[in-house]
Amino acid sequence: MTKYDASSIKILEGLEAVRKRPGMYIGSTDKRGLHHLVWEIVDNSIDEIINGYGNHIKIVLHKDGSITVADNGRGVPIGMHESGKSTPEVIYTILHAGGKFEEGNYKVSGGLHGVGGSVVNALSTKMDVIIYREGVISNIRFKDGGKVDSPLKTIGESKKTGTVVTFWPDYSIFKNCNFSYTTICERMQESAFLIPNVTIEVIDEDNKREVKYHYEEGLTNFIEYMDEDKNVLHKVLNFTGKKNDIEVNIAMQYTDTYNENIVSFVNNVKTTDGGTHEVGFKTGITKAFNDYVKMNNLIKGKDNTFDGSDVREGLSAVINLKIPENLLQFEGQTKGKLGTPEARSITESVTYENIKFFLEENKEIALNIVDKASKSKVAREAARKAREEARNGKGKMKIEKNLSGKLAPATSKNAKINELFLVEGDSAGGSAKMGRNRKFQAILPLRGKVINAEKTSVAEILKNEEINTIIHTIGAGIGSDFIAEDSNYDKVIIMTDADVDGSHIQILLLTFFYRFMRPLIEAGKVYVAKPPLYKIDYGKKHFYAYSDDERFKIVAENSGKPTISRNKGLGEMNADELWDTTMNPDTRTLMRVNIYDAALAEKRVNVLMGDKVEPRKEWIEENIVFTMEDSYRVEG
Ligand code: 1YM
Repeated sequence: MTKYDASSIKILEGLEAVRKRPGMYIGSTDKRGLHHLVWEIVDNSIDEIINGYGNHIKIVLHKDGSITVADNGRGVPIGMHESGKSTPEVIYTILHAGGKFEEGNYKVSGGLHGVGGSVVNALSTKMDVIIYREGVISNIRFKDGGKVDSPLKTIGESKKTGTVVTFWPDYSIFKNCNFSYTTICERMQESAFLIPNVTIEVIDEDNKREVKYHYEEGLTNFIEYMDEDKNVLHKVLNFTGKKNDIEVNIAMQYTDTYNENIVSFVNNVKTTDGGTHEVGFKTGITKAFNDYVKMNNLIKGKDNTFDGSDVREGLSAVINLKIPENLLQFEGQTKGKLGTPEARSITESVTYENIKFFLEENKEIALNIVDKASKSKVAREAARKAREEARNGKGKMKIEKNLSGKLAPATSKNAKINELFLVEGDSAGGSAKMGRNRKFQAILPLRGKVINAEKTSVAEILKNEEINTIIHTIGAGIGSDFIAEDSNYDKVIIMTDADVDGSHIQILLLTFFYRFMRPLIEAGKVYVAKPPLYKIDYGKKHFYAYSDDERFKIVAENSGKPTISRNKGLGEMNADELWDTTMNPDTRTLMRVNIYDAALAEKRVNVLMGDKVEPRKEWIEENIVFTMEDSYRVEG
């Protein structure tokens, strides 16, 4: 009796710990953390399916903010655990109740290794588990962060098998968050690509929409999806290999674009920061192409080898490795980088052999890709020259020479604090120059529209004056030569009007940074300034509102009749106003641009900025909710 009490106290302490420090278990309590709960439950279904049981997952977003995940696997075991509790009670109330994976099984869940059920329970106000197994339907219910509300009991009979988990996230922990249908769909589609023949359904009850993902050809379908809006140079190449219990599966395809798009997974978990498998893949391709051009005497001259980046221009690739538990090693802060050394050599040799064979068998395609890589090599050399020109021997900038007097530089040369404002138009540029703190703020006015980097090669990009000025001002190179640490600025801030033209310039600049200075975004140095939308005057007192919500709030909190004017453009604010509302570090709002998910961003930039009009129209119609004239919201 005392023993039982003692252990149940420990359990409560365990789940209490999760509620005290949710971040430790799910990363954060924002939208990301909220979705983490779903991934934890879904990962259990995916584990079950990749181990050979079941083929169907269904996710339902309910109107009351709860969510249901169901699968048709074996069902969570319903027997008694040695502790005297039912197995489901143990699984959902004891932290780190792992050990469900027998040897030889691959496990999928990246973070919590299939033990997430209890964490989800701890962070929910209610959880309801229904299990179909051994001819019966069993049910257990929890409340208030993991307390048993109703212990496991049989509620019916059924020949079906499977598990259905519904949980109500504790929205006092996940403040101002809600589930995003788009985010869930995107992740589930990715899982469906990785597990051929599984069916994953997502249903949004509130908005009456639903989708079903089912792919029979796995990674081949993944690449087809990635490249659906691009012109491709050949059919998807899909190959596999196995050595020492490590299985490699890779699908790849060259397109006529200028960017590389490589996504990698280990045991179906995305390795956001790459690792040994990606390194092996890249080395394998470079070697295969360099051997091929050497054998066929295709590039003449002294420097007749390609750099890795040359042979990856326009390449889309998905890498998925299956690695048994005992060989798994992850590195980096977020554990998103594969460390397993064996993964490198096997991926390299499988890639090398298969690409070598492909090139030998497909001469015309091979020559096409080689031609593309050669052009990249030329452009790369031109880019390097441009970069070298941008600095003198000691690595200091000689900005003046290249800037035709447009830049108003900061007086300090401290790259750790300096800010560069890219400002739309000369008149706003003028106000910004007057209003700024010249010590650390530099202003670069941009004239007219920026070139669309999605539709342009490096060589052409370098001919564009506007872009050239930006490259020289930032002074850290471009493309594969770009080194974020060399940036002359700690913050590069895009400052445009809050209207359609302003948004367009913003997107064009972001596309440019995404394509040609991606490390600058990754280093968190790219920002978008947020000028106010409205000026609200009560006689002598005035306010600025940065959103419609804020406008309503200000009006509600003040008495009297306000004069509300919509801010037409940055150019119409005087220098002081611009400083107060948009530039002063103490009062301004900046949005930091980040790359949550490179592959997704890539796809979006491609869809939104690429050649084809239809996919862009579709995406905009599906994803942008127009609320007012020209303020918009993007989901996910
Ligand atoms: C909607 C969530 O959790 N499905 C699920 C979980 C398990 C099993 C099957 C399962 C696993 C095993 C044996 C095994 C889990 N089992 C456990 C534990 N869907 C969902 N489907 N029988 C059934 O791995 O040996 C934890 S999760 F620990 F009991 F084995």
